[in-house]
Amino acid sequence: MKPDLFEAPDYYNLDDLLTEEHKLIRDTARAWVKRDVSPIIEDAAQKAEFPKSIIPGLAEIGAFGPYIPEEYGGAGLDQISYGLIMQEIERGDSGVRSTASVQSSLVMYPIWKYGSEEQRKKFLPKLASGEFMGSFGLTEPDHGSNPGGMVTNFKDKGDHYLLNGAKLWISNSPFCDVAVVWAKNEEGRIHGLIVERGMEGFSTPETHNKWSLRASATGELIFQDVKVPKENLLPNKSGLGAPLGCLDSARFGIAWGAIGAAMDCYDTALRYAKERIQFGKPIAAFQLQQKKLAEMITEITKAQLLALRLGQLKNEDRATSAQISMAKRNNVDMAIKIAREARQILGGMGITGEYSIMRHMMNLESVITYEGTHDIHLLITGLDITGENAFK
Ligand code: TGC
Ligand code: FAD
Repeated sequence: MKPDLFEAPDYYNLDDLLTEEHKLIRDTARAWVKRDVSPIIEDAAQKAEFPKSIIPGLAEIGAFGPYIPEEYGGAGLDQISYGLIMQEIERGDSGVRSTASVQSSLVMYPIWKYGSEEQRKKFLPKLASGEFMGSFGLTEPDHGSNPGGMVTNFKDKGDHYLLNGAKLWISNSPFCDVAVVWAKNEEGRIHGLIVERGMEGFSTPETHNKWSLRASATGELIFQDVKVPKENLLPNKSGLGAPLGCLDSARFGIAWGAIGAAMDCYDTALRYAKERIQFGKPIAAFQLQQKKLAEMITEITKAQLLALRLGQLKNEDRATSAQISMAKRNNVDMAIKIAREARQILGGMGITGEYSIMRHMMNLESVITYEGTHDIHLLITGLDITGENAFK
């Protein structure tokens, strides 16, 4: 892969709206990605391996639980800092951002928000340091967009719960130490359970042959009569709203992360267009290429503004789920379109691993599907503005 020469676009001087702390956090994450992710990520993606060597670095830049209070090992940062960290990581690779999103918003967040004090103290510091890695089991083979239909279930056996079922498409599952698993009790009410590696009947087979998110490990969570200690049930929230609340936090991070992938594609294409000579001129001098690049920077700037305003609302605890859906949907769609256009600017070189664009493009095919598909987020906006539910 070519050396990482990334320079971040900031067409509307949005840095002026960030604090010195935001910029320091962002620049630290950016430097880490350049130093520790860019040199290895193409190889990891080609080999379809999650590069475990970067786990300590992710913990050091505060990517595991950026907004989790420091007393539990988190970084105690605000939501804009969290967004900026996700942006920088996804600038490197969406799969690496996935690992950080799952750890922070889908594993640490529910333990922090819905867990007991004992659970917080037992799990959060180890998750923040990367000593423990987590996964989040909501999706099932027959229940993706409609998680409320899940069939994974647990029965009260007196001194423990007995868990049965299966989850599919689970990021980090093949190497996770703990999994936050959503399952129905005997009354059909959804609860979160912390399942730990080593519990008998719990297995995590890997899903192979992905053309997307190749540097992220994806797999199943299978439960065959798993005895889960009663103290591993998350006591403070139940119902579908509990896992959906975690998704709000992860979707917010993705709205920022997608900007990172788009910025990398734009920056790469702009540099290439200025250097590549055809018909005696840099291709950047042709109107058709300028149209692509001008539209890209316009869309990136709009997405940056959307994410920043959402971050302000989230800091004030005023961001609605529907607002988060709009930003996730818009920004991922923006990024995937930019990746496709940027790849064309590179011509044949765009399909090689010499450049990051094709990897981003393929990664974004997962990002536009997970955490609620493009369609589902549109329907969430539709419901919000009309009051009419078009899901069912
Ligand atoms: P519905 O009846 O609308 O809602 C059930 C209850 O949940 C509440 N609620 C929410 N609460 C918090 N945050 C949200 N975003 C919420 N949305 C709804 C709602 O108020 C209600 O509460 P209550 O108290 O009245 O019971 O539920 P529904 O069954 O009609 O479904 C709605 C729908 C389709 C929007 C929802 O199911 C959905 O979002 N589906 C998409 C599924 C999804 O996003 N799955 C993601 C799996 S995790 C993942 O992809 C990780 S990838 C990670 C990575 O690698 O980065
Ligand atoms: P389906 O729900 O079957 O949807 C198929 C198509 O139908 C989509 O186009 C969808 O938009 C459309 N559709 C569905 N319902 C409607 C409707 N009501 N109206 C109109 N159109 C509709 N899940 C986890 O729990 N944890 C994870 O860590 C995780 N990581 C993932 C990692 C990867 C790489 C991938 C690909 C997925 C991951 N997922 C994870 C699962 C992800 O959240 C689901 O794939 C996603 O929610 C969609 O579910 P599905 O794939 O079953 O598609």
